[in-house]
Amino acid sequence: MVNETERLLELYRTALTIRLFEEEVMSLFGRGRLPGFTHSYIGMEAVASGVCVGLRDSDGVTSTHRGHGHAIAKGLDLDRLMAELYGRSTGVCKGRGGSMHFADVERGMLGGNGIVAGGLPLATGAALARKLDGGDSIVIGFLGEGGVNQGTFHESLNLAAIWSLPIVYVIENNFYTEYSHYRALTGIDRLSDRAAAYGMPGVSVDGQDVLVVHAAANEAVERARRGEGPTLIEARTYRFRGHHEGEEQVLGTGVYRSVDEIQAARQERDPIVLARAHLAGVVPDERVDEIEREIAAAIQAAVEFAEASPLPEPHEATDFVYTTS
Ligand SMILES: Cc1ncc(C[n+]2csc(CCOP(=O)(O)OP(=O)(O)O)c2C)c(N)n1
Repeated sequence: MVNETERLLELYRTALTIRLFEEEVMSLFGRGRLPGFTHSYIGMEAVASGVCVGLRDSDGVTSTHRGHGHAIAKGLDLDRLMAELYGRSTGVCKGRGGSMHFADVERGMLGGNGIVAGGLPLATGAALARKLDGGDSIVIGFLGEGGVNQGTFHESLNLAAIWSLPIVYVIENNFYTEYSHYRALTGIDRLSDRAAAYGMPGVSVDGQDVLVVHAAANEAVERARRGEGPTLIEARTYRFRGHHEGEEQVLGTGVYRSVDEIQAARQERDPIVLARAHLAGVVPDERVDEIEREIAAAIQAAVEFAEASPLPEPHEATDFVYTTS
């Protein structure tokens, strides 16, 4: 059992690692050092941290197109995650997956997914497998608010409920599905209200406060471990950057959400600032500053590791992939 202070520190460390990792990745991407396409998790760190801290390697997580935070919170090695984003052969998927399709099954990271709500059937299947295997491992299925209108959401939640699967579905409601406010696409405000239609508990929580997220997730995870079935959590959060990296350059800022709204969220609802406030008076400031320096050093080391790693050889292009033409 970890005590409360240790848990709080772990939550803070995880959220800050995500923030600093993402800042570095977005900077590298903007300078053309990373290939492909990427979606920043900045602003949403309390959700992945609050949900995943305390999970076991045998617990599964399925992610989304915005999944670096889930990967870090699930304990993936930073060097190998960074190398994956660089497309290097030392990456968690040997450079084949990149920003949206990383996985590390040994750590229970069952994969990012470029298809909106595409991870949910995988999460549901993984939960069924865990139930059939016995034991008390569980699965988390992350999705964005846009995912609640996909057929896969309905089919997955219905099956999870009727089979009483050990799973927690976590909607990260950052309010904007690409460039549309979610209420332009969805008829209800509280997305956890959907849970009633499947016969499972649903709860909406402040997704910017890592302790609030952690408490809700813990309750749902423990329920799943006891064999009492699935829960739907809506974590109400906010993304501080564009839908995808480069959006501001292409579209400009303030086109589908106001600059004031973004600034207010950054100033008043920054999950890192809120998490640090929980540490005040509990952990000395110097220790918290030291943690930040340790994380920054680990991220620089990850960049160096990735840049020193080789790209896969061209003749290996079809190795380790399931289908080829
Ligand atoms: C099935 C499917 N339809 C459309 C897209 C294009 N697309 C990529 S991300 C995205 C928005 C996703 O919004 P949400 O699920 O709320 O996640 P967020 O980007 O807000 O984190 C869309 C429509 C896709 N990838 N998959």
